[in-house]
Amino acid sequence: MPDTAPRSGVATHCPYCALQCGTRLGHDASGTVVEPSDFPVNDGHLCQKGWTAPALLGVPDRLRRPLVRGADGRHAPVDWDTALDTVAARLRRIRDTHGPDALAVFGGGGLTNEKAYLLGKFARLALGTSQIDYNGRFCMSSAAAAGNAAFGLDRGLPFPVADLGAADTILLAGANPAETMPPLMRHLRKAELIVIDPRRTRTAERAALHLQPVPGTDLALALGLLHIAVSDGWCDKEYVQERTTGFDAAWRRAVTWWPERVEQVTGVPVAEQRAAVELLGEARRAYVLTGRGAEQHSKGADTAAAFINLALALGLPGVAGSGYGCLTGQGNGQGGREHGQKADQLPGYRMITDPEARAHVARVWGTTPDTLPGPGRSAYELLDALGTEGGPRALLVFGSNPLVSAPHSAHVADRLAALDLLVVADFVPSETARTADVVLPVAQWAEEEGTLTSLEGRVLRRRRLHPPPEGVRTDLEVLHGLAVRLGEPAHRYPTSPRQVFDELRRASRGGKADYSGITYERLDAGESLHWPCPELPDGQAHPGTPRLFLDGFATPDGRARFAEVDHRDPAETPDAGHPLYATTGRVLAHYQSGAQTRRVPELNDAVPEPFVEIHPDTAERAGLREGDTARVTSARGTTVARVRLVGSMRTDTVFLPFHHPGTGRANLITSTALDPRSKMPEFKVCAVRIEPGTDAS
Ligand SMILES: Nc1nc2c(c(=O)[nH]1)N[C@H]1C(S)=C(S)[C@@H](COP(=O)(O)OP(=O)(O)OC[C@H]3O[C@@H](n4cnc5c(=O)[nH]c(N)nc54)[C@H](O)[C@@H]3O)O[C@H]1N2
Ligand SMILES: Nc1nc2c(c(=O)[nH]1)N[C@H]1C(S)=C(S)[C@@H](COP(=O)(O)OP(=O)(O)OC[C@H]3O[C@@H](n4cnc5c(=O)[nH]c(N)nc54)[C@H](O)[C@@H]3O)O[C@H]1N2
Ligand code: SF4
Ligand SMILES: [Mo]
Repeated sequence: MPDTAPRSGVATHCPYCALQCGTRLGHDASGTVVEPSDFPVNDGHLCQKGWTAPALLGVPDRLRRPLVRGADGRHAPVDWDTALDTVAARLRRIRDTHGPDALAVFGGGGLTNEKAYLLGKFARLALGTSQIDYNGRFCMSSAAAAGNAAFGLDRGLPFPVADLGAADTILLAGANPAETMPPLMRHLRKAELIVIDPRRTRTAERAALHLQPVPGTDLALALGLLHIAVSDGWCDKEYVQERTTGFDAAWRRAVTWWPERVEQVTGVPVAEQRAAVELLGEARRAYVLTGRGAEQHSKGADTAAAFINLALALGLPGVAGSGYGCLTGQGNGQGGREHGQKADQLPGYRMITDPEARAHVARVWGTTPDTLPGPGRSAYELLDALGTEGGPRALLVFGSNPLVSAPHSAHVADRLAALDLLVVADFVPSETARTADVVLPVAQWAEEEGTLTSLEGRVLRRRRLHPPPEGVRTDLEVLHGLAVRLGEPAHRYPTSPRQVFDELRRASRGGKADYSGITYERLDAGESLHWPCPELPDGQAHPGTPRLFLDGFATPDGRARFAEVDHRDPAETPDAGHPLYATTGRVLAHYQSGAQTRRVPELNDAVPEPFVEIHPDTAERAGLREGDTARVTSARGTTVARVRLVGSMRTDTVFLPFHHPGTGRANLITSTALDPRSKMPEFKVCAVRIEPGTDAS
């Protein structure tokens, strides 16, 4: 605890990741101060990002005035009316000439539920476009596709985080929570950890067993683990019989993945495969959890499905004290995928193609179902189509920095540059904001109210400590201002978060993610509410659903479904010109595109520049030493990074974090191959060569 602990202040949550650690935020003589609360996921702890979050509120280059790019190509400050009038007039002009689908929206999993909901409504009604998607497509979409197919419902963790504390064994496939969610590690202390990661991460160092596969081979590994589980007698036959369907078809695939074949493809020794299954099989309580390492592949949905198959064979999901889960990433990564900013969804986790869903939402919105557009392009497909024949000509970005975080970022830069109009709402001049025609300065976490839904499906209140700086508006006010200028009735776009939430409750009523029984009053009274939480007709309060599936899965027959999946290679494998695998991911000090954390001095000092982790032997062959600058080149381009020699790396693999801009962007090299089911890009594997040099071109 700091000795500057705030005596007054507000109970709220960290601005960053999906763990949504509880904090108290206040003012003292030194400025804004934060301390962890005893919220169950973090129980008095925060990571370095959480502790330094107050610095975000005072970053020197905070956006305070709307900016419009003039004829001279420079941003000039303007008043709000001028900015919003300009945007609305240009949107109208583009729509009149090219039709409503020439207008597009790109949202974010960091937006509150209220913002995500209003953004989806704004796109469909005020713009009339089908072209809306969000950065969660790059994050949660593979696990979501697999979870929906297997369980009939996608809630990252269908159980509270704290349940993990009683587990005997936990398998982490492609997750590094010691850096990406440090306080989560406290819940993993009792369990024997099995970590699947091509790198020996801080999480892997704490594991009982570390399986270190070739990047992009998790699907083969998961099939192999299922093979061993069944052939060595660890399969829970009674559970499979009573609670699942589809085992035979799944097994027909797994049966050919005998351990020696799996070793050949993945590099994971047979003995380690067996040891992993034994640790899981012998446990009384066990969990299988996936992270982006397993999911961000052109076969990410099938890979997540293969880990679900393993969990089902062991009889884990829907049983108290055990289960399968996906570690959702962004602050509102869960709620952000439920309320309509995804191309194929309407609020309440409804499908936009479902006539009943359309009728319900149209009623709440005061319109007719035929006015609602159909599904649009997925995130990368949307970015790829910008400024092309038949593609969108205007883009509004709320809560993402795709110039740094989207795959093949040089191409994304070209597409953004081809637009007639790029508008970015942000509180800092992110790399994407710097290229925009209009920049709208908005409020941030501690300056506004709202709700977020954490990785355990718990709906949380974000509370305001102080008002935003003068000249800054909230995202809800921006959407309102634009909507009325586009001819929408003002009442359709409330600016009060509570009012928006009340409408969201009605829109979600009866949907899979039913929030209708959740109110600000209940949350403010301290109730812990996990969705679904329907409003009950008799006026009684529904207690929420911390644990899903205990009485059956959300499928029509109540049974979980095994998936018939098989292994395939990544879209790109090494060849003579590009002999190494490159994979990408995160470090503790930075968050995502780094737009926020690169502005916090303590965090930026910890990792001030891009780097590439490489095995000493591989580096030597390439003529590289510790601290050298290296060019890392794929078929799409070159990125420049500082060499870090890491003896535990695989000799065939290099690793780059994606938090830095400019010539050090990891996404200059990443692949645009998409998963056919989820449309997730293959961020986690491409083929590269590495050589000395400082030139990125
Ligand atoms: N510090 C920090 N924390 C964060 C974030 C952040 O940017 N910084 N972002 C938040 C968000 S949005 C997300 S989505 C989560 C992500 O959280 P994680 O999923 O834990 O993060 P990553 O580092 O992307 O990927 C995890 C691991 O996958 C490994 N990996 C790479 N390729 C493969 C592969 O082919 N197979 C397997 N099995 N593993 C592979 C990487 O080596 C890496 O250690 O973190 C959240 N928390
Ligand atoms: N190579 C590689 N690339 C990746 C990944 C990877 O593992 N490897 N991971 C992918 C994943 S999982 C994710 S989630 C994405 C994330 O990547 P991005 O979508 O770029 O996420 P952020 O960097 O968090 O960008 C959020 C931006 O919105 C602003 N912002 C934050 N809150 C708000 C708000 O409430 N309103 C508005 N208007 N703006 C706000 C922030 O200041 C910041 O500029 O990156 C993906 N890209
Ligand atoms: S783990 Fe996530 S929510 Fe918790 S303090 Fe760190 S960044 Fe914030
Ligand atoms: Mo993410």
